[in-house]
Amino acid sequence: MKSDNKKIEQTIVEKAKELGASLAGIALVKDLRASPSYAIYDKKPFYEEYKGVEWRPEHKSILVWALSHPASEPALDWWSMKVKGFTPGNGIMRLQSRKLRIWLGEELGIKALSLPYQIEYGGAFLKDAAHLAGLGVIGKNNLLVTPEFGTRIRLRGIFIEAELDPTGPLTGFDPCNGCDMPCHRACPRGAFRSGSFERPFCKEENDYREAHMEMVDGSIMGIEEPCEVTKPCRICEFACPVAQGDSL
Ligand code: B12
Repeated sequence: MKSDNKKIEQTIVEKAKELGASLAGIALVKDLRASPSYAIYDKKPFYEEYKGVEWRPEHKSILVWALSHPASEPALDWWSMKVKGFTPGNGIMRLQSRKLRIWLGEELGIKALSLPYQIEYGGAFLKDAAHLAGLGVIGKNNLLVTPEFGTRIRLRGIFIEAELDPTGPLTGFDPCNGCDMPCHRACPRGAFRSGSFERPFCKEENDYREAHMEMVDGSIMGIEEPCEVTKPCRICEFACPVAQGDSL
């Protein structure tokens, strides 16, 4: 199905925001297939389980949305095996995803697939999708930088069985141009030593943190009992000067 007007895209984006998305937009899956990550990932997959990206041909568009993860709410990003969706933030986004998928089917008659987080289980490259959908741009920190929240967002996506009009990319937003890149200097492992992001150094820091869990009160994570959490590194994110202020 090809949409004739903008209304359906607007309706979908507005629904995502009504359900709590901080930002939302739409991209075409064929553009995502042409994105840098898609080409690179086959050669350098992050997880061994990866057997190649297999997205079904009927999935024409992706709805991608962001949930703001301000520094003032660090627990949104903490990992625990005891928490549904592993982090409280992801737990919220999983629910949003489910509600959106059901709404798309029931209200608009459009079939959709809630995407898992990991690429090897059928997930999509969410930063690239968000760039194409106009939520922000890929910064020198290798993260999506948005005008409204800087880098301090998490992403989620749904594949849609309809060819919709993309809502991006953004024009006139070029935050890294002229920035002296505090993100590069801030990395405790020097993951940007070559001038661009090098995954193994970043992974070293995150592996270290995974091996040094901390016990926290369950109420912080939305569960009853105390639990051990991993606090992933956010240093390059917080070093980014974009939109520091209100959203923190
Ligand atoms: C595996 C993974 C990791 C691994 C490996 C990271 C890696 N980049 O290789 C590890 C554990 C190290 C990691 C670290 C982090 N991650 Co991570 N990670 C993922 C995951 C699951 C897949 C990413 C991936 O493998 N991509 C494929 C590789 C090939 O691409 P890439 O290196 O990420 O970068 C590509 C793009 O930037 C793109 N690109 C570059 N320029 C351009 C230009 C255009 C126009 C386009 C379209 C694309 C594009 O090409 C690059 C390849 O060269 C995603 C979730 C998802 N499903 O997307 C989250 C995700 C990317 N991570 C996220 C975050 C927040 C982090 C951390 C801050 C840790 C944390 N607190 O969670 C760090 C930041 C590291 C950094 N500066 O990049 C967020 C990003 C949010 C944002 N604002 O962008 C995501 C989307 C998860 C989420 N919950 O929302 N991560």
